[in-house]
Amino acid sequence: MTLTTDLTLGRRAMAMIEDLARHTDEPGRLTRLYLSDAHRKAADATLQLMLEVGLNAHIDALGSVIGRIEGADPDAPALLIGSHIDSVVDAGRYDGNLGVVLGIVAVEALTRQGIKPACPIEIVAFGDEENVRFPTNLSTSQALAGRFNPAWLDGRDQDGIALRDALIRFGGDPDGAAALARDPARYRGYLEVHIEQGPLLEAKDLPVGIVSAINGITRARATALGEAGHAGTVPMAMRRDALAAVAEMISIVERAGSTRTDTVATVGVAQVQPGAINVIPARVDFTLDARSPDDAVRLAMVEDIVTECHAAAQRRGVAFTIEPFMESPATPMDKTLIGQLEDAARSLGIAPLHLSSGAGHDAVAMANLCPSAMLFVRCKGGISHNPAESITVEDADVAARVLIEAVRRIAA
Ligand code: HGY
Ligand code: MN
Ligand code: MN
Repeated sequence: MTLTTDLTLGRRAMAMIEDLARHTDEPGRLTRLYLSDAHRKAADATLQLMLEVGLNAHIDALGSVIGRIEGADPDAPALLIGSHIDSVVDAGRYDGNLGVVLGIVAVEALTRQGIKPACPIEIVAFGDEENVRFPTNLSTSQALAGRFNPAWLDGRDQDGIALRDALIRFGGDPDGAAALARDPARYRGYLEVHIEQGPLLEAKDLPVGIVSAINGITRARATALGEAGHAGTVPMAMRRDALAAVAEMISIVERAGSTRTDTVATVGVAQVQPGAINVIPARVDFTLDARSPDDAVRLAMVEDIVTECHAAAQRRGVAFTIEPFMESPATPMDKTLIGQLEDAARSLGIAPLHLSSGAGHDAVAMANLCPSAMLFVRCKGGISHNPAESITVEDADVAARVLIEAVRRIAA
């Protein structure tokens, strides 16, 4: 079901999405990692968009772009609206970016209608939601929630560059992170509009849905250390083949993630050394991403994976280490904000469907600062983290109008 209007808001949002999609670190595909040149260009472009619609905007010490418009009551606690502009590798253009541009479109629409929101509104474009480049956990949004971990500054990317140095090169300030913490009393809530990245809304023929809770995530880096050898001469029984060991470990991960319908576990990265066709692999560095809506289930699943991987390594005479670097708790969304999103959807004739989020979001961090809620937007085939990610201009328009209706209710 899509509600047709003149689609002005949807078209404006899609145009901004196209504008931002130009900024990539890899010509021919969209890759925009935290603090990269493309992130800097996208942050500058987002700053311009915010300034154009009359937001008082700046880029903060960690690279987040923040725009503020005062409300009728400047002392009233502000409403935050935002998402992220960093991406995964070979990404789609809507993940994160859509929530930022819809916040900007909503403020522009209110301003054009001469409507001064009852409370101040801040639009935020976070820069480190994907946590693909550095071993961090929602660092730029956690900073606003007063939970920035200084150890993140010493995390290194795969080229060995420390976050601290990348931040200075970006034009940020590693020493300015702590000062970004917001006073919870100054914020009434955080709203994030995001593509669903799943198939439910399409299956239900709904343009938008309301997030009930966000699944918890454990992420870890692991290493299997065997022994390089001649692929032609070392008998199979005498090998300490790191890649053969990791192949068994990947099956362990897949089996553990499959034990329940609501858990997932993924090995997304595996780097083999020395990586020659006739050399028995000596070392494999790989990653684990394990998720569940229930924290106890997630932690038990990770424990099983670790135990079984150690046993497999032992059998094969391979050394094995695994280090979790992210523990993100399952996060329920705020009931009051959910109700206001429901009322906003209903006011536009949309039946409000609740759905949980398998993907992580900055809303997990922002829930540490203030009540937080999310509106999901239907995406084609539920495809995401893939250049085929897409939404329709009609759904973008509906999402903008639901957001505006929700802002009017929450700001009042
Ligand atoms: O991985 C996630 O869930 C999100 O896309 N960062
Ligand atoms: Mn993502
Ligand atoms: Mn995202």
